[in-house]
Amino acid sequence: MARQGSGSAVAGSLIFVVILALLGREALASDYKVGGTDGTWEVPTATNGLNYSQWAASHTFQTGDRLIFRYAPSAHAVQRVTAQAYSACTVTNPLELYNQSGSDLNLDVQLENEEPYYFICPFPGHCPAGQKFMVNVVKAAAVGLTQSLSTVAAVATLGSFFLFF
Ligand SMILES: *[C@@H]1O[C@H](CO)[C@@H](O)[C@H](O)[C@H]1NC(C)=O
Ligand SMILES: *[C@@H]1O[C@H](CO)[C@@H](O)[C@H](O)[C@H]1NC(C)=O
Ligand SMILES: [Cu+2]
Repeated sequence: MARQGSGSAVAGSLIFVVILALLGREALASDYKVGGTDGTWEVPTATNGLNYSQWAASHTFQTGDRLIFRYAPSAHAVQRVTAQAYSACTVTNPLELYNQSGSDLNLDVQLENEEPYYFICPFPGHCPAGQKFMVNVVKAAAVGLTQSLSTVAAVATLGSFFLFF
């Protein structure tokens, strides 16, 4: 009887740990609207006050985070390019071209790897006018794992409490 009780307590605890670990992972990834307001992706002007470089420099981006761009596909697009292409605003050979057709104005780009990502708008004149930014993506902190390890410790303590009684 006591064995059975502690068995199901352990099983329940394991499920709890798994759920916590998943929650930890969820909580870690963040969505960032480019430019810091509503994700508007357009040419910076004195009027709209956009400054993508300044915005990007004010955040730490981690693997798993997402960038959200909002723009009309007829007016703008998003390219991921090399560092050289970024500096020179070269649009001819992107690493990736994200372009959506139709009326979908939202583009989500997941930052998957621990490396710099350089983004530009390939429409003529837009990149030179400042519609560009780079993010240096760092590895997501292992909070989920730490959290579940401390939960395992707590559960073990709780488990021995039940065994004792
Ligand atoms: C992106 O697609 C739209 C049509 O959906 C087109 O008008 C635009 O020129 C494309 N931009 C690039 C850079 O390919
Ligand atoms: C953005 O701000 C930086 C200073 O933080 C400045 O050097 C740069 O010229 C600005 N870019 C635009 C497009 O206004
Ligand atoms: Cu543009």
